[in-house]
Amino acid sequence: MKKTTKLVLLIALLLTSTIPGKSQQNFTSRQKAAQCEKIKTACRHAWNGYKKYASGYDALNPISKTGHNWYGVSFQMTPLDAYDTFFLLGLKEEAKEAKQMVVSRLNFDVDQEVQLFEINIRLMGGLLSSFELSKDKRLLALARDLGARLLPAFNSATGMPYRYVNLKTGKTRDALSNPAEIGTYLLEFGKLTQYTGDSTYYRVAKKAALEIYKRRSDVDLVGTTIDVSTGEWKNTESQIGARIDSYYEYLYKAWLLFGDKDCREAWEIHNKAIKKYLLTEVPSGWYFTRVDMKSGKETNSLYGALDAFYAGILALSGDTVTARNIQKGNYSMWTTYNIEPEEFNFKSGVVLYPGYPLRPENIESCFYLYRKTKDQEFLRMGEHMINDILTKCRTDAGYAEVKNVKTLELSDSMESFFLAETLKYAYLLFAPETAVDLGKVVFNTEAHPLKITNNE
Ligand code: DMJ
Repeated sequence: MKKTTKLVLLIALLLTSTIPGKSQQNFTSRQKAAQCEKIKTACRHAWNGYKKYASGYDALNPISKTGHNWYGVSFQMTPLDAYDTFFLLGLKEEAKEAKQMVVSRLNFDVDQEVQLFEINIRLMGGLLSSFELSKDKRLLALARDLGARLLPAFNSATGMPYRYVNLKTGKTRDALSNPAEIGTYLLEFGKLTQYTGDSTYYRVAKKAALEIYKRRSDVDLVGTTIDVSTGEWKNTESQIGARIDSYYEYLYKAWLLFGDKDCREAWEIHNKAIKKYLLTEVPSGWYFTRVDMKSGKETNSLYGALDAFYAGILALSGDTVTARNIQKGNYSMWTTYNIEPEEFNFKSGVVLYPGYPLRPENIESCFYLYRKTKDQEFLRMGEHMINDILTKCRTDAGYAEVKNVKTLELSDSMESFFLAETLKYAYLLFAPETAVDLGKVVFNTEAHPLKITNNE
């Protein structure tokens, strides 16, 4: 090859590698609006399936076209979780229908044991945000009633709540709990204190969270299982995913929502330790590994769909550098099979739990990162993930969980957090910022927006 030809080729190569390709172009307002429309259509599809086949039940079975309840009675989980999504997306008819189902059917005066954590994040969070958005006092009345029925759960020797409580009798069960199920009440119970004037709610929620904090190790980490009647750790593995995740999330968000300095301090101390002992760099991105809470030594290089939320909370707290690198790992976890597994080993690549139950965390982190950096990369990631979900999980009646991300076999369930969180964050990623002002609301862990009314 002649020297000049070589030079021309080299220049052409350099130019093509620096000019952004079509996929690298910025999203126009029209493209963003089209993404929002796509999500609205998906919401309508999921809601129509629920109404047609599962109305009255907690959740839809989108393959068998039936419904199921969590307990002996229905707590209207799907309409209550979905209401504020419909409200924010401007789906007025759907919002009206969902609210009507809640106010006409929801009743907590039942002899039924419930799991405190799930009832709080989905129902209490849903009732409080629905009340704040709609101003319908019937929703606040339901929240107050539920709050009073949940309080007996905190009557343990340590003040950390039992996992289950009977809504009628107040009988509690199961002392073997974990930081997430102990420390995820600050936002909802703080709001209850604001609306009822009863300081008990925030007091018990804060005591429970700080009882965990008090029992952190010398290297400022917490474990996965603790006995609430003795305060003794039963599993000392420290990680940021299932059974711990929202404990950290609520420490930071209690600062955002209520200006609570004790919670901010606890968050900062934990976050520093998490970054020191758990953060691990591998070529596909940064991940949080699992370590022993006392020694900080690695126990298992497991990561999964739930862990992906931490990039979002870091972005929200202003650490976009770490958040960006973790999101690189999150996206790699997604794109390996073009739907993320529940758990895999980020060092060996081996998938340990291959299901995908329609979780939001990866898209949630894109949303916070995009809001904080305005980097189009996060829109592109979000678009890819949303397309995968809307095509691979779609059934005639709604959207179904994936049983195995390698085979794409589906399983017969559509969790209420799909409408509460996954589709909400997907929409907000592309919607104008005015749809939700992050200076004015804080999302609870089920993506229910709560208004900041008392910040410093
Ligand atoms: C939701 O119920 C909440 O986000 C919770 O904190 C974790 N699990 C699901 C979503 O994956």
